[in-house]
Amino acid sequence: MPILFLALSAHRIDRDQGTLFSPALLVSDFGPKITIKIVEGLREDILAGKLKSGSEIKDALKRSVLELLTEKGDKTELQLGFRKPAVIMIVGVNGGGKTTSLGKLAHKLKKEGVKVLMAAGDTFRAAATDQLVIWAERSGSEIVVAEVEKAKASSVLSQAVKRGKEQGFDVVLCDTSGRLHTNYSLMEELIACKKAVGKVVAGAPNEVLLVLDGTTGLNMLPQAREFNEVVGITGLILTKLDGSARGGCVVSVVHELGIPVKFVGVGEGLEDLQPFVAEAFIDAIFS
Ligand SMILES: Nc1nc2c(ncn2[C@@H]2O[C@H](COP(=O)(O)OP(=O)(O)O)[C@@H](O)[C@H]2O)c(=O)[nH]1
Ligand SMILES: [Mg+2]
Repeated sequence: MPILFLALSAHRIDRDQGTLFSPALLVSDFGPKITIKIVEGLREDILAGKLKSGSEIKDALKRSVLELLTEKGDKTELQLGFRKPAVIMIVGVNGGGKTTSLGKLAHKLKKEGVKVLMAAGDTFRAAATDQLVIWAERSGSEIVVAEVEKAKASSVLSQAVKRGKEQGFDVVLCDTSGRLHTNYSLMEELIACKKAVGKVVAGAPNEVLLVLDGTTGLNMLPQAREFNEVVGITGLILTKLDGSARGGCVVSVVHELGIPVKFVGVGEGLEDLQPFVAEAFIDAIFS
């Protein structure tokens, strides 16, 4: 389907030398701004006759998207530093997949021999803690939960990092609350969480991973901007790619904010978190 669209686009140029538009990229949720940028880049080659067939155009398109993704987003590995424990905060809006991704990440790290401690930092809803406790059991991880009702998230995280330090854990994975990102108090809470863990281990958190729901489309960009301004995002987890969503809009996020995608979520099971591989992601978009 996308190839057909692109062939049509190229044909339009031949005919009227007019604007080249690419519904294929728009269909994949890239959004108009990045689509224009990519297509403008290819326009000259198409007009000069260097790219003729649909498949040549498709390959060139894939190369430009790859360039956008790798230019600023090539640090796809977790950067955990040398101090123990390394602290990873998982942030994002409600329902995006924070808790699930945290559980899957714990499983993945444990398989690599990493000693993982979870921190139930979503103290807003009791059910959030219960959900993380189940993931702790599934992944065989230890977990720190709030001792009192409505405890401050920052104090739970601080407690967890202290325990992590005392008991020789390698990584503390911190869940956080995800009420609307436009909610001022959530952002305040995240700032407090970040400060709290930094007080226990200098340089923590090592990673602040923003979970983006692959089905959100263009809303990803304002979400990412806002979280990044407030807490400084170091990496992205793009979830729910097992459905029909292709998550193309994340290219705009990587390009505009210079933040790499580190993992993709492809389901609700333990094994359903994969390292981000730009080439595979692009192949899926243009398949
Ligand atoms: N299909 C699918 N569902 C996911 C994925 N990640 C999370 N979910 C589901 O999305 C819903 C919200 O996830 P949750 O981790 O509770 O989101 P949170 O509010 O950000 O912590 C749950 O039903 C998860 O099972 C994914 O990669 N694929
Ligand atoms: Mg949650």
